[in-house]
Amino acid sequence: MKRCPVCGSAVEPVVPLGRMPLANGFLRQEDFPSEYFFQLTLGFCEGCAMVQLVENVPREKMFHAEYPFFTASSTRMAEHFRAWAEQVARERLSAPRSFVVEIGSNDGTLLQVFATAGISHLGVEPSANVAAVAQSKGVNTVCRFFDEKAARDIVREHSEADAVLAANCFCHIQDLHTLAAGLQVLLKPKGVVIFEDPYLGDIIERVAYDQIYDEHAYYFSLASVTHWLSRHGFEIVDVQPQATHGGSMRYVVARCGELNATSQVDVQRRKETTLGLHSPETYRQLNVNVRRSRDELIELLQRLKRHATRVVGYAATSKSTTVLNYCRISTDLLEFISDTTPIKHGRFSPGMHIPVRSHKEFQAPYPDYALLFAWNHADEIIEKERAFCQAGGQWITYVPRVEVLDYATS
Ligand code: DWN
Ligand code: ZN
Repeated sequence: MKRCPVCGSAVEPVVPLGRMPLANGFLRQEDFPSEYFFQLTLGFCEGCAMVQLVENVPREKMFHAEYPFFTASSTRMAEHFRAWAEQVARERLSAPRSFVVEIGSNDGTLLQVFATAGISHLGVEPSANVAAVAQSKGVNTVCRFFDEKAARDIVREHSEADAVLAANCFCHIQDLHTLAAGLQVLLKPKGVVIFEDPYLGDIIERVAYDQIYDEHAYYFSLASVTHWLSRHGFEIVDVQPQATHGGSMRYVVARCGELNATSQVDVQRRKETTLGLHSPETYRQLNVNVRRSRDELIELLQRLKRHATRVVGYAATSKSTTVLNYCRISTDLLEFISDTTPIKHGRFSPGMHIPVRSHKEFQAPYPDYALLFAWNHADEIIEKERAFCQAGGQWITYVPRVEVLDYATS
């Protein structure tokens, strides 16, 4: 039985997704025999409402010098980060010689805005290849995991930070206590930590079970984040829902008593009570909904196969690994997966070993159906792939429900 790292209570396994490979473990054929697997199970802690993985994968297996995800792969996400950086610079970095730190800075997409504006900044990124891309863009980046020791080193070598930012990062850090201790060390008095991650309420509401994978150790809500950070002398002073990644939450955090909280914090707390995020029953129902989603997707793909239609996957996302392995979808149902990331080309999807090919192969010739694994970027993708629909192609999605999207005439 797992004990919750936040409060020490027993963690109840609620959504078992089976034997699973690394979500970003895109591999070569010669590496099939040594592929790494673990049991992917979502757990719920009634003591502090923290939703979390029951079994964690060692972090070095996930974040390393061949990490295949680059933030800049979505132009809409790059726009989202530009707007956020400009807002932070305007509202939080007015003092001369302000210093901003981003934890999990990936390829520097967010920090580049500060770099271009001449604002003192530092990214902390453990995956050497993506950190190198950031450095090549002129973004100051240190390649290491963030913890209390890293925070002390940054303060010694640079200074305390006015703002510490993190996007889709904190939910990846298994040791939340060293993370919070590091934030205490790093932050200036009256400084803010602002972070955003996929929001638990949206994952449940949209049955987005593919957000559950090795890298996402936690599935945050305001309630669980409050439990965690209050143990370290922090409070949440604002919450701002975001549309990114199918529904995210941005949390603004300060040391207790330093800043006034907005009314949105109470509004969100009440919403979470209505959503039932504190109740084990909510997670048991989620499990029922996840199974139904799986059965409907398999049924649809099998029906399409009987009609001899060509179906390919669109975007070899981390999320696709959960869906493909949980639904046991192999090359008999999905010909290949098209993706824009060169490092994934010529490799095979983790676990089910579906070939990953370049976007060129998606177009030549177009398939009948494309299973949209990057449903979180649907607007961006459907707009740029209008020719696919004009050629008679159709999109399949499974979030928030399994369906063939009706864009054929647009
Ligand atoms: O938290 C995480 C999020 C932020 O990013 C990480 N753990 C890993 C990653 O998750 P993901 O792989 O599910 O992210 P995305 O942004 O949903 O998908 C990115 C993948 O999709 C890349 O391989 C590129 C591909 N893609 C594509 O082929 N065509 C993306 C777009 C927008 C496209 O048009
Ligand atoms: Zn707990």
